[in-house]
Amino acid sequence: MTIHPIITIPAAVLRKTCKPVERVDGELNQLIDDMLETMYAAPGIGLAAPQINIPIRLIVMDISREDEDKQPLVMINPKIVSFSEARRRHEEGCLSIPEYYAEIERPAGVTVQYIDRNGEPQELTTDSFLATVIQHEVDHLDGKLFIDYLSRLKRDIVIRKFKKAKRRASNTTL
Ligand code: K2U
Ligand code: ZN
Repeated sequence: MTIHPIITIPAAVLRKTCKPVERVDGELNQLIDDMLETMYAAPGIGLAAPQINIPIRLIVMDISREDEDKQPLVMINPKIVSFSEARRRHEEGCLSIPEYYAEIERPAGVTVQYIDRNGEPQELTTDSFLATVIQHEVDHLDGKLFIDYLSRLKRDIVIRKFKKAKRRASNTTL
């Protein structure tokens, strides 16, 4: 299995609308295993394919605690078909925006339809923290980042900080 580098802002791939997965085959399942390994190594509780520079509609998640057995969840071509009226605020982070966290308000519950890694259609309804993670990951497939829910001023400050850090890193001579 392969641990892929995680793309950080302001990379263009994070702003693309990802293409649907056409075929669930051995190659896709290898990518799924690589994404899960990459997510666990980060460490993270979710990862979307564009975050490893592959703009297809594929996300992996695992919100199990360290002292629990792993519970990986793989969603191919996920579509959120309903949102609860109730909303909830939660602290979010993103592996593509390292070391930045903010409280974001989202619908507390979702119903999502997707294809599983065996190619079977599935439907999942949840109003736990998983609903927040699913929305965060599905946003990635549409080029949306959690900082887009902040005020324009806050979002621009975060993006400017990362652009400056990338310029400094590219000017550093080894
Ligand atoms: O998309 C990502 O970068 C994965 C996020 C998942 C996440 C979604 C919603 C709320 C929190 C995290 C990463 O796992 S960021 C690392 C992390 C892990 C646990 C809690 C907060 C941040
Ligand atoms: Zn993210």
